[in-house]
Amino acid sequence: MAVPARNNLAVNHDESLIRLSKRMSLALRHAPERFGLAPDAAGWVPLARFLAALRITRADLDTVVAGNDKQRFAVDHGPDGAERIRANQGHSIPVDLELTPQAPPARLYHGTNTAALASIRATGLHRGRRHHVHLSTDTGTAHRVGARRGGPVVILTVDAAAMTNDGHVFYRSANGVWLTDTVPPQYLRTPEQPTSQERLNHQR
Ligand code: HQG
Repeated sequence: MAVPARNNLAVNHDESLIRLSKRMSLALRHAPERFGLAPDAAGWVPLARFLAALRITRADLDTVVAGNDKQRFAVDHGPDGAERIRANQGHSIPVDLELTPQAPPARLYHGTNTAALASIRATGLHRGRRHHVHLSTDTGTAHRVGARRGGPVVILTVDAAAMTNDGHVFYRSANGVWLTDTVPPQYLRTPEQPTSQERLNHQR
């Protein structure tokens, strides 16, 4: 049966906004030079230049910024009064987001693929290409983060209270993601190893 045209349009609209959000993330976090952009030291780009570089309308940008499930982008007025945009977190280009250290909740969570578990157990959580390890305040969000690349997900509990006691520094991004440099393995609680029966079930 044919899907009503209105639904098709809605789906296409959502998909194109997700595609645009990804392109904006690429331009602001990872590869601004591909768009002819040069973010300032704190990651800001003049909004007018950003719209021109990505060839998008202000209305579409506003829809992505306002409707973004994770509030990935911030728009404000710079010191010169002109509007500007940056990503709230997740950069691989060198930016100083000027975050101030904050006391985290006692526990934080990190969702990842089970394939990474052995390595994480051995060496802890590393930031990879990004500036920080990203941690969530709830297991639902951690699960969504871990599920991004497909495959079975495992949720690790981070003893952020003990880390703070031991001098590790935490930051909170404008969109509520907790950030830290590294999580050594002694602060991670990982689920028990699966039993051999569970391993068998998984293979079926
Ligand atoms: C893993 C998205 C093996 C780590 C999300 C993760 C988040 C290790 C991957 C944000 C490891 C890095 C960040 C070790 C860490 N051995 N694997 N020792 N240490 N890893 O994408 O946390 O949608 O850089 O578990 O929602 O997945 O882009 O980090 O799987 O907030 O806004 O190495 O990105 O936000 O992957 O995601 P990522 P992440 P956006």
